[in-house]
Amino acid sequence: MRFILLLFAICVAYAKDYEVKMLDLDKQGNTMVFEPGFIQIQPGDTITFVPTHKTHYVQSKLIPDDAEHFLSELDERATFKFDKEGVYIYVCPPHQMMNMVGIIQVGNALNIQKIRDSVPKLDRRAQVNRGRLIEYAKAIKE
Ligand SMILES: [Cu+2]
Repeated sequence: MRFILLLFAICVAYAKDYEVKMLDLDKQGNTMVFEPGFIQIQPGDTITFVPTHKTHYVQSKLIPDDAEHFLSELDERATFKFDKEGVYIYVCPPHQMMNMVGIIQVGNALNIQKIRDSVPKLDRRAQVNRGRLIEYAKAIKE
């Protein structure tokens, strides 16, 4: 019992929360953008999406087979926990045409083949900021 409590304490201590900002404009001059656009975390970690600017929210688009989709509300701060390993692609629905997208890698990229197949198709749907998702995908560690 004591061991289990200790293990629990260690897990809680090591689970981290990361912030992703939703921006109209970042310091590099990118419009309608998540910052950071690519992030790698470990299973059990959480990500908080911060509505730094208005009119944004997040919706998962591609996720590992055994994972759960996530969706936040417009202009609301939202925290999601990621337990399943793999690569997640999400969008800001109002600005998907402007390639307001992001990638989360949780642990190992178990679903990498599906992601590699889908990234060019998803990127092509954008009218503005085309190529952004392809750039983010280069950061995925296999
Ligand atoms: Cu947006």
